[in-house]
Amino acid sequence: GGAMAAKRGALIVLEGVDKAGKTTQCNKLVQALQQSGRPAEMMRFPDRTTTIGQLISSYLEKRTELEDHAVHLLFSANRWELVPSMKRKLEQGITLVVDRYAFSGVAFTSVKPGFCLDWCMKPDVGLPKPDLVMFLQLSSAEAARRGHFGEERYETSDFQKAVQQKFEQLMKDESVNWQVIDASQDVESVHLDIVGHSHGAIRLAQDVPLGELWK
Ligand code: FDM
Repeated sequence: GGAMAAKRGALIVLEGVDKAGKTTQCNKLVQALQQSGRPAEMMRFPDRTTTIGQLISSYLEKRTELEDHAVHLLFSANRWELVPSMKRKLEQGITLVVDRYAFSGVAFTSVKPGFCLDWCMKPDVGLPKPDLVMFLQLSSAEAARRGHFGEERYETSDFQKAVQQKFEQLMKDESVNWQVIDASQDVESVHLDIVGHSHGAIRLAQDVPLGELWK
């Protein structure tokens, strides 16, 4: 681009098992960035508002059955359909704070019988690469203390434990900028950790082009 090109925004992802406080923390981060004069927007995956997202939502609410491979590809397609708008926003200097991304996609499907990490990662290869992925770490005992799981598919303690192990495998990949956040702290302390990491990522993202995930 020309000398006047605006600095790009950062792509920041929050991941973690249920009850870790991802959605609360995404909202608080966006608010804090906006208040300090940095343009920021929140996104979440699955984005249930699109046509593909409605199929996924119906599956999660157990109103429809879908074959496991097919629904995995729908989750991935739901990310790809948002890529043009994500890139546009990042180029405009907007930082995107994303509640779940491809890592949830891989972690949740790969615990199902007959799936391996490698197959699960393939459809998401080449997605915009997050500048920072914060994993909100919470023990299953602490998650249980925070109340009952909901009624949606996957919302059981055994499934979540298996998902946690898959996240741990994914976090060994050093091509991704993972930061583990202790989500057992109070909301404000977690928030301060997240804001600290995010400012660093936003500063670094200004000077490097957006990467491609797992490529
Ligand atoms: N989930 C989420 C997947 O199985 N694959 C994916 O690619 C993504 C993004 O969908 F159980 C699962 C994870 C979770 C559910 O719940 C979405 P929330 O409450 O909308 O985050």
